Amino acid sequence: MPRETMLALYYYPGNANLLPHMILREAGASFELRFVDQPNRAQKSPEYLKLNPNGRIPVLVDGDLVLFETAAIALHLCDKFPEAGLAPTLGTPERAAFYKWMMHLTNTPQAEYRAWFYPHEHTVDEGAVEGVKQKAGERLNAMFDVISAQLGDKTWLLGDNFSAADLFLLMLIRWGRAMPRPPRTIPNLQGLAERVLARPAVQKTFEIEGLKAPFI
Ligand SMILES: N[C@@H](CCC(=O)N[C@@H](CS)C(=O)NCC(=O)O)C(=O)O
Repeated sequence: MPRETMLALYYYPGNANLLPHMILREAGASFELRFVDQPNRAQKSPEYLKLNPNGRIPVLVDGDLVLFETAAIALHLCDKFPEAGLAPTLGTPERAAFYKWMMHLTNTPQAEYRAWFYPHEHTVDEGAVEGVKQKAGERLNAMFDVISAQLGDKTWLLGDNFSAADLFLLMLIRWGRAMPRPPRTIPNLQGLAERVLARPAVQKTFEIEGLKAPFI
């Protein structure tokens, strides 16, 4: 696909678009942001459902390509802007570790957050909603404990080299900031989040999305 195709990211401040948005800014890409009025359910409108039939945010438009799923968008952008160095060289053990983290973060904590933020989707019993949320929080805690232990005292998830997986982890740490045991309070995670937050591209992303402190 030619590099000069028009890129547009459908977003709502702080939603899962945060990851591809940070990647686009890390890469110095030209792109357009298209606001989706999430509180008013614009993601369920007929126009948006043509882009993502699941009615979820984000979507990336890259020329004729219309892509949903945050992790897929992130991986595509890493491939499209290799000079940004957000993914290790193909075929290396580091690349395999990168895939591990991208897959783990999307199908484990990110998926679990769905139950935390949308507990009513997980039960038909209104009285069970709080319990669903509490259990989701407990599972998220356990997941972040594992991530914390795996990260240890390394600078980044992959060791010495920063990658899109660190941006992904920052987004997930941030999402838990109002939990009874926020991820930032779990060893190693605050340090990682602060290192990612110190990056100018990340600061710009937060500023443009209008996200206010505390960020995590
Ligand atoms: N697996 C999807 C999940 C996306 C998702 O759940 N997005 C949330 C915002 S973070 C959303 O669209 N929520 C509104 C809704 O479900 O109506 C992805 O990674 O793109």
